[in-house]
Amino acid sequence: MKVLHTSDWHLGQQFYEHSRTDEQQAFLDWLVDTLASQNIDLLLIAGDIYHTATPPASAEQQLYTFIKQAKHACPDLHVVIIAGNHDSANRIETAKPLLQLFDTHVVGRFDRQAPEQVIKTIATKNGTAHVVAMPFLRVSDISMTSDISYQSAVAEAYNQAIESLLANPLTEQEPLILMGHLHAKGGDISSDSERNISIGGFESINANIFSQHADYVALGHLHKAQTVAKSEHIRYSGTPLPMSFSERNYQHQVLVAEFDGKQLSSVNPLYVPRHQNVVLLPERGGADLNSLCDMINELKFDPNTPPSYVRLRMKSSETNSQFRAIIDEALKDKPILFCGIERVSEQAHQQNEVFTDLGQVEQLDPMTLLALAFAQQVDANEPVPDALKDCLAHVINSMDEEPNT
Ligand SMILES: [Mn+2]
Repeated sequence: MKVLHTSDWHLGQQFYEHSRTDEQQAFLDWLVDTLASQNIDLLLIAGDIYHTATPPASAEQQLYTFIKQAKHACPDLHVVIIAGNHDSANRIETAKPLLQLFDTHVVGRFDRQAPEQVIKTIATKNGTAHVVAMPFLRVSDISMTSDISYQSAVAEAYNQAIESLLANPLTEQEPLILMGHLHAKGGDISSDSERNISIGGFESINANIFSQHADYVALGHLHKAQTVAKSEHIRYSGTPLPMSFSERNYQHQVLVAEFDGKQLSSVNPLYVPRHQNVVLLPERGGADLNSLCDMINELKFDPNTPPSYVRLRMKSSETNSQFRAIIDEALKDKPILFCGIERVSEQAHQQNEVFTDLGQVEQLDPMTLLALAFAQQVDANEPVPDALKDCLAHVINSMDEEPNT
């Protein structure tokens, strides 16, 4: 059985106010071709289909058209979609009755009174898979109280769902696949050297909540593909499109997981072709106005490719107050989607690339992060003021006073 795992499409998202509809469509067209050429049996979309809870009608139409085309190209394909934190749990379920006709299952919400609702038993032509299609868990969906942490309540939700599934023992031939839209991390949660970083207001979740019974865990939420807790079978596929300039040199991908009966035999990335170039000028540090204009004029454009996203980094020492008009003149009549100008201080530029992935951030202590942020955004020549340090220390101490489970 072949499973394709993807997530974080963010349909309807604009990139610096530029519509991405064509770019998103190019990805969806590529995906339809890929599903067919790879003989995929099951497509898993692990949340953040849309960028907002109220996506534009064109984005919803894009999803439904994709499903129609995918089923046309691969009549035996099955699809499971879960809601992410960007999606509306209710809205994403509205088309559920119709999507079922296309072997497409959508799960927007987890109901702890009915945990079996997230279980999808998918009979493909190459075997049956049991999918725990757990959507993003909001505090209101789970049994979180002042005594029970978000982490424990999420673990309880997965337990409930897996127990209801295992009430009928699975055969040796049928893989158990978990889905989730959350920030998972490896290692032991009690390790005090690693602060529990909260992203989007929700603490990260230890990978040990995923049952030992899981043959594959298909995750969404983090934008770069990665394994979790050094486990080959617990994966983020990452987003298929660049979501920021920091992802410009990263190869976006989807994952193909192959099963031999219940056994996961391989997981391989398939790289998504870059439809539109993402260009940062200069690549490192900042440049003065004249150099920026030269760099813009030296850009080469292929007349057959769509316009490039271009963001400029200008030295903060540049004093020409007419810079905007001069840059606009340099950009004129070029196939460029302009994404703004960043002012870069000379001292800070060596540190621009510090955070290439989340793991590195987690290893830094908050005071070091404050010093880096201060140097980059406020003043690279002055130390962080004591008042600011005290303020952060106060916040950190008050966090430590809260009961920690
Ligand atoms: Mn997300």
